[in-house]
Amino acid sequence: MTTETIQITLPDGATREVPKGTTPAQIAEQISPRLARVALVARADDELVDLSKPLEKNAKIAILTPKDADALQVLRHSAAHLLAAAVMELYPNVKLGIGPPIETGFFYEFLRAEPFTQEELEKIEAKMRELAAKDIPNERKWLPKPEALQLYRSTNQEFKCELVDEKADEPMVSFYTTGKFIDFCRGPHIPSTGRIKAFKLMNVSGAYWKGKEGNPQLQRIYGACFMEQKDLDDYLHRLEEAKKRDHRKLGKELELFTVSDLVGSGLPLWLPKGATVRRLLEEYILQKEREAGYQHVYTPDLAKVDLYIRSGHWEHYHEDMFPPIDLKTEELVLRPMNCPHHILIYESGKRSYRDLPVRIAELGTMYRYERSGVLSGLSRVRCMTLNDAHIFCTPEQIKEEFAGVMKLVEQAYKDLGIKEYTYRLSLRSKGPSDKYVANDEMWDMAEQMLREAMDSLGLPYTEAPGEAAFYGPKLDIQLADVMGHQETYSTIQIDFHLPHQFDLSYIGADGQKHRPVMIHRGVISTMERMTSYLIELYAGAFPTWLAPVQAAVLPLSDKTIDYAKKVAQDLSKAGVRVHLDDRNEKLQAKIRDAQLQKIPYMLVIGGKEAEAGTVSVRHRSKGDLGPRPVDQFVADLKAEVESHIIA
Ligand code: TSB
Ligand code: ZN
Repeated sequence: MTTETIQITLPDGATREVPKGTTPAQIAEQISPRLARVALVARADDELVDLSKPLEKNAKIAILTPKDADALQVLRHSAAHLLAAAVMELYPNVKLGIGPPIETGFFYEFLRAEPFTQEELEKIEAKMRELAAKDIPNERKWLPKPEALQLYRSTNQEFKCELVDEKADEPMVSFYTTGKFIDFCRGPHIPSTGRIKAFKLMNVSGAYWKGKEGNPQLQRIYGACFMEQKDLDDYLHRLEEAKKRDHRKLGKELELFTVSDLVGSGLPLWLPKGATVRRLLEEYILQKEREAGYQHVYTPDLAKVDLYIRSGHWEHYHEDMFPPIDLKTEELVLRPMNCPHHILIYESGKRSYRDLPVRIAELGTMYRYERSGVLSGLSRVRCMTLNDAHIFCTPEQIKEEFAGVMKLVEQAYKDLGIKEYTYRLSLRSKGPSDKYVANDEMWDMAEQMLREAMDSLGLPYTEAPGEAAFYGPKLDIQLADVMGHQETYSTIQIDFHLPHQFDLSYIGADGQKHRPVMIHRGVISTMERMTSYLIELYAGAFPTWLAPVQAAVLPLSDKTIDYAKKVAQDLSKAGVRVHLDDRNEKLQAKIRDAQLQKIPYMLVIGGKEAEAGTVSVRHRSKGDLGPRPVDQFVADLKAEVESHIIA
């Protein structure tokens, strides 16, 4: 009897004939014993598979080692299983949820009446290390679906039952075992636990089963996990640094904003200093927009539900809106977006092609029912004010308008000191979805126009299916925080849908009615999100033009207090944001506090300064700059503010 063979193609293009049923592990061994030792998982064509999976047909095979990013995610997934195995040994009665790999490690969900304490996390981590050291194999098993359900029913694993019921789409169900531990899982996994070394359990947080409010709350144990200890150490170090910059922590320490249970989650209150930063951002962007030909308007924060039925928000964006206020005679709703109001402003007058583009702008406040689990400080809130505008133009004008918005974004980022950002083309998801207006032709056209606009500027971008607005594709500008977590800030969106819904028109050169196109755009995002970013970017030490207090006047003693008061008054009159520290404290203490508040300039005032009519200038990072006449200090500071110097 001859054995059947299959042909495998290696990444370098070399091909081999091997008996059907050969495993990637055997192939690795044939290539080199060293490769076999470091191998973690394999890729067969485009699918990740276990090293122990018998290959049944011709395929392109790659053996993945610690160098491959995909191998790291598989290792993290196996670490999640290791966590569950350890927890099941220590607490056999917990119920299991899901346990996937995530960006920096893994988590696993457990239902248990008592919360896991820090000491318990340490115990669990020690158990994980014990199981890792035993180098227990991760083995794949198949069970018929009824048996799989029976297995979980008999052990009271109701969440797992639910998963098997919905997810197992074939008669045989895939499981993995790690010693005594068994888990419903598609895999793949690394061959055994011994390779999981660089990990650390980080924290526990509550999560509703399947993320749905109202479902039972499970405890998610999070772990960090990397290939090498050095990568884990780097990550933990970055995390420490990030914690110091966390805008929620600094927001409190620097008295920028506060939150209150009585007001509610996602509804921060801006304290005077934070409000100053926000006001400066607002004034800055309004000025830039006026220069760029925008017209500013004011519109109400709520409207009849009918408006959003007409716009399509009700159909496609309903879940992100707060429920309507029923007044019996009418139903009002807090607006989730400003577009419909601006559309009605466009519609309020007759428009001719000569008026176009019409650029209607507003610092528009809007309300979104973000789920409580995703809310965070100022960066994701439920009430937010967007630097919003809607440009109504002809299709031919799109490219130029797009470029104009991009120029505004670049200028604003330069003045704010934002250097690192990427462009993301946010498209609708493939396949039918009620998240998006159904009109293929419209989507194709809008997408093509966005691509052309980007290409004509020569800007590189990545693509993100599923991230479009319901009415059209977006060009989003993504900023990453200290931990590398990305969010959308600026956005430019092309929309054919809303002009159609509201039957918008302008009179063309031919005397006929034509339909304008809408560009939705936000240059500096919401005041909330941008402020959160800037707090973290500068670790609270805002550049002078944005600093809530620009100069602290520090009298050396009571003797110079009158002169110090006069200096503070003069500065304030000249438009400098100043704080007079007239406490009965030593100069060292006053300097320390001004440093802690990250005030750019400290003006020390002793007898010599009072006599000479000067101030001794100290900068928060450059140190002592020597004495200067007050007028000179004001002139220098104004120059620094006007040119938006980042120091
Ligand atoms: C640009 N109609 C458009 C507008 O004309 C619109 O609302 N687009 S959006 O939905 O993408 O939101 C605009 C920006 O608001 C986003 O790019 C993001 O930077 C910011 N944003 C969105 N949701 C939140 C939130 N929950 N908290 C803080 N900022 C948010
Ligand atoms: Zn809009």
